Amino acid sequence: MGFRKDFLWGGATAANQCEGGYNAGGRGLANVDVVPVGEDRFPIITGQKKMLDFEPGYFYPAKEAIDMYHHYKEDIKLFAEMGFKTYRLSIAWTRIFPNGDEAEPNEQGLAFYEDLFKTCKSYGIEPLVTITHFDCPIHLIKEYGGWRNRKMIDFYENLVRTLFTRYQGLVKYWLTFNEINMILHAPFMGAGLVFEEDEDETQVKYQASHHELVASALATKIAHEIDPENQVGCMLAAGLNYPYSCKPEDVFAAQEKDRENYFFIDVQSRGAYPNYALKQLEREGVKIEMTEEDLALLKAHTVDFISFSYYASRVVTTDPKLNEQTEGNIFASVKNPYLEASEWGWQIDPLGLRTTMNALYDRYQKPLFIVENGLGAVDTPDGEGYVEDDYRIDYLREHIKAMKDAVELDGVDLLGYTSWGCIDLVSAGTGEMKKRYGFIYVDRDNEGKGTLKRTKKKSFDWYKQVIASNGENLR
Ligand code: P53
Repeated sequence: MGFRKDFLWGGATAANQCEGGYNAGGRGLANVDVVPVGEDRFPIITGQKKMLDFEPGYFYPAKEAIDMYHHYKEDIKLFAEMGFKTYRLSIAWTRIFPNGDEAEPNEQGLAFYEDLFKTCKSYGIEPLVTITHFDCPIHLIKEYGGWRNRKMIDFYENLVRTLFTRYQGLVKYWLTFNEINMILHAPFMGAGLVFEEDEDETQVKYQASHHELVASALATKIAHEIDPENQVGCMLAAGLNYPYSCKPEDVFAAQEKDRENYFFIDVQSRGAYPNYALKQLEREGVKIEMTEEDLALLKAHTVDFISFSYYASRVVTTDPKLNEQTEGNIFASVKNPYLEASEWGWQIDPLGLRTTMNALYDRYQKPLFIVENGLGAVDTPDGEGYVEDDYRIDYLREHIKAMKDAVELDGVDLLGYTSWGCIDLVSAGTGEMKKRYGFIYVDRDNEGKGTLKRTKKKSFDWYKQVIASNGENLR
């Protein structure tokens, strides 16, 4: 009963949301650096502006973030104190290849992550590495158009070969692309896509998706060739779409909505484009350029495990009168009358995690790994800087309970759980600091003011005891 003995408990971050040091150690600029906090965060999606560099009048939170670039030893020590078995982090592509298309990597960048991994290992923490977490070098966007260009596969191949070779023996768990399905919702953050006027955006998005899928299969192949111990996973922004009612049209609409996301994982896990997607793309007039070699590569090099993020479930209706939307976020959805929502309008649904796990396990029959889950909330420290975040503990407890049911009662094979933003970091969706997820408070605000001091929250000790009891003690 319970979780496996070697269950990988831990926390997750992404380079651009925590490292800072945006121009340190020879690092180049990436798309994730030039998105400001505030309303203009994603102007490129709306097509109003093309901001591919820092512009006056904006605050760019990724420049310094929580400065983990200079604090990682202190931060990993705190993770170790909580008992982390794993730490999920991402590589900043532009630390390794500042422009993206160089032949030789930047040694300073490689050395930085080598020391970080060794620090993890010294505490018995297994690194879980996301190769790209929404980041794309600016140079590759300006010069090649980002992932719309097939050449990106070569640049990515160069990156992964470098990483797998250099970190052999230090890193075993790899994720090829964070939330690969996000390319459909946030194409600039997802794939460095900037659209031209009058362009068929769907065509471009799916061509770029194909390039990422081929690159992912190629990375899986190379990882296994370099070291058969390597375990490679895909990564889905999960969260099921519920039909608003039992009206058959609603049920079908929800199925179609889920398939938009499953599409990517179907290719990465089953090794071929699913029929429903081929038919739909055909109806939409989308023609993906692909070769026989691509198809053979996809078929032969599927992932070892399925990882995903889960924050909320969503609702689909075909009734135009019922379209009251949740608050602004990339996955805005119809309001579910049975659920409460977070301060940012994300609908809190622990049982939805169990349902999602079952849906994924039924579909793929491969081990799952929950690599993001958590509550973004405003924290108010007391005079000593201490945060009593019972709301966060409640959220995590209920989700861990549901995850436990999926394992114990449904028999889902689950490798581990890394909660999102184990230390407070910059929000990907909004660029805010005040949307906090951490067990560790970081003194920094939306304008970049603060001492960067780290303070344990109440949830720190709670999570420590969860890990120590392998998920038995959730009080
Ligand atoms: P934030 C929505 C919007 C942007 C990124 O999100 C997202 C999602 C939710 O699926 O995905 C992940 O910071 C992402 C992380 C991100 C986290 O959700 O907007 O992988 O980078 O921080 C939480 O609250």
